[in-house]
Amino acid sequence: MFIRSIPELRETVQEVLAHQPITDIHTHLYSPNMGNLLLWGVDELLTYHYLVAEVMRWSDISPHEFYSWPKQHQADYIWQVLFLNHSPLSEAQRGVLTTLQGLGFDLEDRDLNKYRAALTQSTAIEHVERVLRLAHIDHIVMTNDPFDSLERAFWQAGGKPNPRFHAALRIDPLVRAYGQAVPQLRALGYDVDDDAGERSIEGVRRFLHDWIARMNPLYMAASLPPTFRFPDYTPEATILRRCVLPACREAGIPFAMMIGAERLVNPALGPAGDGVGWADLSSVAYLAREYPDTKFLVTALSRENQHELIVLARKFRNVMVFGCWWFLNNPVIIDEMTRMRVEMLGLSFIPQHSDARVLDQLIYKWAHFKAILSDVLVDQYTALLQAGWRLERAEIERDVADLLCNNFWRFVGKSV
Ligand code: HDL
Ligand code: ZN
Repeated sequence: MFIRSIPELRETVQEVLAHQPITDIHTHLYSPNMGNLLLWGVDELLTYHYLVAEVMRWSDISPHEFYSWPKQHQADYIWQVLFLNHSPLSEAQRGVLTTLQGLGFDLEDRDLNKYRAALTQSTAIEHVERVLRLAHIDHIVMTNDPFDSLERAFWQAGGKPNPRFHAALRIDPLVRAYGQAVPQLRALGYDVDDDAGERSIEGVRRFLHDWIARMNPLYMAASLPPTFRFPDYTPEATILRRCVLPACREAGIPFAMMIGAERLVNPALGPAGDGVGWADLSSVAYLAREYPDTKFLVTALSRENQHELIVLARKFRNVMVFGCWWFLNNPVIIDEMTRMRVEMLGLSFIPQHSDARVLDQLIYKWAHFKAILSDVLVDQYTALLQAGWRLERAEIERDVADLLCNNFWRFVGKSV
């Protein structure tokens, strides 16, 4: 069935996007059988650290005092200040409204207690099913941190996540601040030194082997600071070179590098206190060139890094660019990044992940993104029609399935 007109094209793209099952390749969500690790509901939605940072700008209370309040009080305060005292125009504020609307609530009455009460009627499993259905998501990749004691207990007890929730082994301390990882590694029974000497190499390799066996991760991941350099002679670079990369190769899984996160720029804000910095991506080029048999999922946090990262992906097919990460997950930047990526990479990239920390956020993060992706795809396909190219619905379905699902599963070498 060929597409003959622009209105027909727009309608087809919107329909295809609306029904394509999504694999969300990076989230901070957890399988419902992992207990309180999975956050959901109105109070978690409103106390998302993005909104904490935004409410602090209108407030004269200290973050310390705010964080001492019960969660519901924090949520009520954020609702009053960011939604009732001022119009909720920021992306994170608008996201709450999109989510509440998607859950079927009437926003006319602005009655937070009514929304809160309605959601407490559900179990976690029921809410997971509801949200995944509303957001058209069928696979979620978690962020699984063996350095987190709560999460560690689940895996050490032989826990297995729900089949729709997949593990990603997150190892920031090893490659960001090895010295801070040492006491934890020792406490877990791994014989390591304060430096990255032979004993440490052996110990960290065993640690990674054990956690890959326990979690069966789709990839290994770390966020890296703007100052990330490779090759280098730091303990962190040595651990990356002699432990992390060999472990990924042996397990046949990619290494995901999330580059440019400046941790605790404002420590008082806690989880809301991180910032962004421009990174020297020549380290990514070095890794892709010197490790051609290793696959790298790569995302950068600085807007200024985007164009050069796309050029890098053109040079190295073992680099898979993904997502509009964190401070980039705003329509004005998502539009720019996605258009650059399509114009320079065609359809050979992973355009988005949600980074959701609260289950309900999946509804807004994907709705907001797909509205932009729809505009980008309609513009690009329109140019094809104007060039006389014939276009079929099935081809658009294939392309959208690649972007929102298949590019990832092909890259990690698995099928679902
Ligand atoms: O390091 C990361 O994975 C980041 O996504 C941080 O978790 C950050 O706090 C975040 O949630 N960004 O959206
Ligand atoms: Zn994240």
